[in-house]
Amino acid sequence: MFMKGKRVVVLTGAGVSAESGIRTFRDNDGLWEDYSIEDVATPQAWQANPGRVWEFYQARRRQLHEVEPNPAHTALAALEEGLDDLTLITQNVDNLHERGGSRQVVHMHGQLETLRCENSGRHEVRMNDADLIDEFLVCTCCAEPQRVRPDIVWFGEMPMHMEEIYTAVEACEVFIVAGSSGHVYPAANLVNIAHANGARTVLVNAEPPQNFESFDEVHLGKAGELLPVLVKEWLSSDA
Ligand code: BV8
Repeated sequence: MFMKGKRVVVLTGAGVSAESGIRTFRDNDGLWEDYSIEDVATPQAWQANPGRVWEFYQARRRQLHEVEPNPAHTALAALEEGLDDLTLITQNVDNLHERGGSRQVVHMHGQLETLRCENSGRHEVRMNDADLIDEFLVCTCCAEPQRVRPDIVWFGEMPMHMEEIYTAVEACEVFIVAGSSGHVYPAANLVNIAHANGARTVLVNAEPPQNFESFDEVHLGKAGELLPVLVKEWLSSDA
């Protein structure tokens, strides 16, 4: 299907980073196999056992220095390059879309490379070796340095940039989901909003996700293999 000249929104999930070696959440070797969400990805967990939460995220932050973008990331960067109106929204907290060449990325669940001051709420990139230790770190913004937390949207917290996201999703003509199980809300509902507003909905995923019936077009397989081929087709005028 030809996409030039159309308003396109892409939503990605952990599946687009899987081929870079970053564990997804719900596949059989997924992150939530070893940790329960309640123990490491909720504000309550941070209150109850900040050390365990901090070490969980520091390990994933350190991993950012060991992984590279894969063809799924570079294909989506090529799609952004080839289209006049593309909004890339990601549930992922890694920086592989940016490192794969995407220039505008909306991180609705936060980012691993930034840390957030618990006092001022300000966040900044903190990825030097001294920032990747298992001891707690403090902010650089307060007179009395305060503890920083992962700049991540935990379960029960409001996802980020939702106004911008709803505006883009309601106005788009094509809505593409790549690498997501459709488990987590409100992200999993975005396809229904797009569909209700007349967009064509496209899925690129290794297996049928929870919200499978919401898609007009389904491509099952690896994002790193399917997206380079699909993006060529979506950008070629004779498609
Ligand atoms: C909120 C940061 C309210 C953490 C994450 C109904 C409505 C609203 C909320 C809820 C609701 N029902 C339940 C809720 C609560 C909750 C929720 O959705 N729970 C789920 C478990 C049922 N939602 C929330 O709490 C959200 N907040 O609702 O706030 C509110 C309102 C007002 C005011 C205050 C609060 C916040 C959710 C955000 C949580 N944080 N991430 C971290 O990363 O450490 S979510 C986490 O899951 C990641 O961001 C991840 O990206 C995301 C979604 O998972 P996926 O990306 O889909 O990954 P998954 O492993 O599940 O699937 C991978 C897929 O890829 C699979 O399908 C697989 O087949 C495929 N795949 C694998 N390899 C490949 C592949 N595909 C292609 N190629 C491959 N190679």
